[in-house]
Order: sequence, then structure tokens, then C-alpha cells
Amino acid sequence: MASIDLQARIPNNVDLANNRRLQRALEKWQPAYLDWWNQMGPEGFQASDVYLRTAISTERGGWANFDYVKMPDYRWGIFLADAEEDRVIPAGDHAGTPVWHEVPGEHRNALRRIIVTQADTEPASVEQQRYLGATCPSLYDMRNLFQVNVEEGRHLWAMVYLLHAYFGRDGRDEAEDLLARRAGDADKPRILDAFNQPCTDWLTFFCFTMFTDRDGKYQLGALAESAFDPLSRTCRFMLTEEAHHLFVGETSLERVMRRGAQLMKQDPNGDARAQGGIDLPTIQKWLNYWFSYSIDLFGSEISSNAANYFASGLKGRWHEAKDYKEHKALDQVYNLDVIEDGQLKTQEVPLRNAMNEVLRQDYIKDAHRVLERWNKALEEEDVPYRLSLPDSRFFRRQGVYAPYFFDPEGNLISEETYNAKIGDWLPTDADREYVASLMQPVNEPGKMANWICPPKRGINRQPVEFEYVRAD
Ligand code: BYC
Ligand code: FE
Ligand code: FE
Repeated sequence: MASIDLQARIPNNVDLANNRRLQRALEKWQPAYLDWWNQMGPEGFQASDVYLRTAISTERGGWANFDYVKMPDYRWGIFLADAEEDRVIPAGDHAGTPVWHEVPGEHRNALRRIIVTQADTEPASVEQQRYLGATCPSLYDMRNLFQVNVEEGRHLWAMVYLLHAYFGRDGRDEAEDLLARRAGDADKPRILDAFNQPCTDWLTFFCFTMFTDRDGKYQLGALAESAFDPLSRTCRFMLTEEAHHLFVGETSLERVMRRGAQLMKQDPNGDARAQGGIDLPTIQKWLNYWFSYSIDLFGSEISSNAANYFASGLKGRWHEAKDYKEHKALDQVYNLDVIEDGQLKTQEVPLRNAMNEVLRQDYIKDAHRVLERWNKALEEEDVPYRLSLPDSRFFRRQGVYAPYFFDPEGNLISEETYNAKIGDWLPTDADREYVASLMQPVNEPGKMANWICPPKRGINRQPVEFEYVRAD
């Protein structure tokens, strides 16, 4: 099962050759996908040779193959992780009973909605990032951008396979719509907020891969615990690809921070901007913005949708099968701070209704683990400045805190105070202009833009000076 048929028009390990109807439907969608890629994928560089990794197996460790590929020739395909023998439903009312290999009628709409929402984010991110190639800080970074882009394209394939294979006519319609919505478009926007935000500078790209792709990690983790086994297996393989996206975010931000610290020390007035770098307070504003936008993606703290998904086994908690002993989450409560009579008060919420918040808290813990590494790097660079992540109530547009105003420490404040301080907390137009002014392409192998440190090592044991992208 693990071997992938790479010769097929659509590489796959789902035995597509023996399901002619499905194969024909997907082969009809394929040219529409390529049209979308050519229209909305990376601007320029489509004829360049890019040193990319392609999935050639789903075996742990040995699944990736590195070679020069022109992006439109990337082998986008359908790869499921191996089936777990005798797998049982991890979460909810039916925990412990056999998983589903087909979609039960009563869960069809909910499951379709979840899969479409997941699917929609993948092409959205490619659209958001499409102009970045022209301003890359190095060829190493450009290659990482394109690697992320082709794999988000593959993640769309992963979800479209499920729509075509299990949701009939409705699924095929949804697959078409996925190529019709556009990130940031006023008339046909992408579904979730963060995927309509502009991503036109590389500091944003690094924040996006650090924080927004990390929502991907946690949502895919929750879906890997689904009762619907094909969804679980699809998500398990996507998670192996996702690790690189998170690596790009975490390590690239660290390189920008270290460089900011070094330039700050070099400058007689301690001003990294005067030396052409990105100063740490500016990086902090970008972190605040993208962390907050990304935690919005978990949905409301109190959600009947989340309760229903959990009850029916469509989604589980992070590592539900492995880390939890009790899988029904009935007659338990979650203590949540909410606003009552203009004050923060703790409220008991039935645990199932708080499942979005449970997942969000796991995410926040993970993000803080990275923050500690960054602050260690700043300590190594011998500067006193430390970075932080805002409280989860700050700058929210979804959920129970969205109607109120909080400072980054999570204190309830007045709208006036908020408006007076917001320029200290979030990027201002002037900050964006400054960062944009630094976005000048560096296309010589091994060279880096002044505002970022070189990476510790190259990709796939190649040197940093390797020609990761060869111009057409
Ligand atoms: N923006 O009960 P609620 C990734 C809507 S990222 C706009 O709070 P629920 C990737 C919600 O849809 C992972 N709308 O939410 C990363 C609902 O609308 P309706 C993506 C939002 O349903 C980088 C209403 O508010 N995967 O893979 O419990 C690059 C109230 O609903 C937002 C998934 O999201 C928002 N932020 O949970 C590439 C997994 N938040 O029904 C890729 C699938 C909420 O009233 N999705 N709303 O019209 C889900 O499981 C759920 O849809 C959510 C929302 C967790 C997102
Ligand atoms: Fe993805
Ligand atoms: Fe990703």
C-alpha cells in the first residue's frame, strides 16, 4: 500500500487505476487545477529549476526525494498514510467502536463542511504568497517558499480526493468552487479570515508559516483523530509535510531576530533600522498580529459546532488516542474567563463545547516553546530585549473576546486606551512601509539580504551556497 504509482497521470497510493470513475473525475479536475496554479501560483519563476522535495513513498523517513523540478511539473498526487489495523474511533459518543470507511449519512454535511474549510486554506495560502518570489532575501529562502507553495497545492489535492471519492456530485461542485474563491477578494473571498490577509513581505511570510501553518498542524492533528478513516490517513501524511513549513517559520524568524540584534549592537544609538535591519520592537508587532489572527482560526471558545464534531467523532483532541484515557468528555467542565457585567469572570463551560479552546491552548503552548528558543537566541546575541506572545484575548475578531478591548497582557481596557496604544502593539502604516522598503531581491547563491542571518545549514545536506533556484 505504501508504494506510490509515480507513472500515473495522478501519482497516488489509493489504487486509482482500479476506480475508473473516480480517476476520470480527478483527471478532469487536474487541468483546472493547473490553470489555477498558472494563474494564481507563484508569479514568475514557473520556468525556473527549483530544488524541491517530492513525495515518493509514505514510509516513515524515506518518503522524500530531492531534485530540480520546474514548479508546474511538480508531481501533485494523492498520498494516504498506511491504514492502522483495527483502528477504533478515538473520540466522542462512539469512541472504541470501529472507524468508518464510508461517510455515514447523518454526518455527511458536517464532514463536507470541515473538509471544504480545511481545503480552502491550502490554495488561499498560495494566492497570498504569490508575489514573494520577486523579493526573496536569498535563493535558499526562495526555494523554501516554493517548497511550501507546491506542498500547499498538494494539500488541496489531498482534500479534493476526499470530496471526489466520498461526496459525489456535491463533492465535485465543492472541488470546483475551491479553484474559484480568491484570497482577499471582496466578492468571493476565502472562508477563514487569516487567509484573506495580505502577505506581501517576507517578515509576514515567516510569521504566517510560524503561526498560521501551525494552526494547520493542530487542525490536521484533530482531524487525524477522526472517525472517518480516509480523512485520518490523509491528514497523517499531510502532517509529515507540514513539519517543514513550521521549520521555515521558526528558523527564519530566528534569523531575522538575530540579525536585528546584531545590527542594534553595531549601531552607535542601538538603532537596527539605521543599519538597514528589522528592529526587535517591529518584529514584536508582526508576532502580535499573526499570532492573534492565527488563534482566531480555532473558532469560538464556546461552540456547539465543536461539541457536535467531538460527539460524533468527526474531530478529536490533539493526540486523543495516545494521550487521553477518557474519550467521551461528558459531564466535565472547562473553566473559561468570559466578560460578565463589564468584568472578567470565570465560567464553567461543558467540556465538549470548549473543544476549540482546548485545541487552541495546546497550540499556544507549542508557540511558547518556540518563543523560548527565540529568547535564548537573543540571550546568545547578548542583547537585553526579549520577545513575547500576546494574551489570547488581545486583538481577537472571533469568539467571546472579539467584542471587547484588551491589552497584550490580557487586561480589559477601554476603547479609547486601546486606540491610543494600538500603534505600539500592531504594525502601523509606517512600519509596513519600512519593512516593504527592505524587500529587495538577493539572487546570488549564498548571499543574504542585510536584514537576515544565513541559515545554520542548507537543505538536504547541500551547502548554504547551493544554487537552490536556477533562473530560466
Ligand atoms: N474566520 O463555532 P464557531 C491550514 C466561523 S490551517 C472566519 O466559532 P467552529 C493551513 C465558523 O466557520 C487549518 N470565520 O466555529 C495553514 C462559523 O461559521 P458559520 C485549517 C470563522 O465551526 C497555512 C462561525 O464562525 N483547517 O491548514 O467550531 C497554510 C461560528 O463558528 C473563523 C481547519 O480550519 C475565522 N477565523 O470552528 C495552508 C479545519 N472561525 O457556520 C493551510 C476545519 C470561525 O456560522 N475547520 N468562523 O457560517 C473547522 O474545524 C472549523 O470550521 C473551525 C471553526 C475550527 C475553523
Ligand atoms: Fe497545508
Ligand atoms: Fe503548511
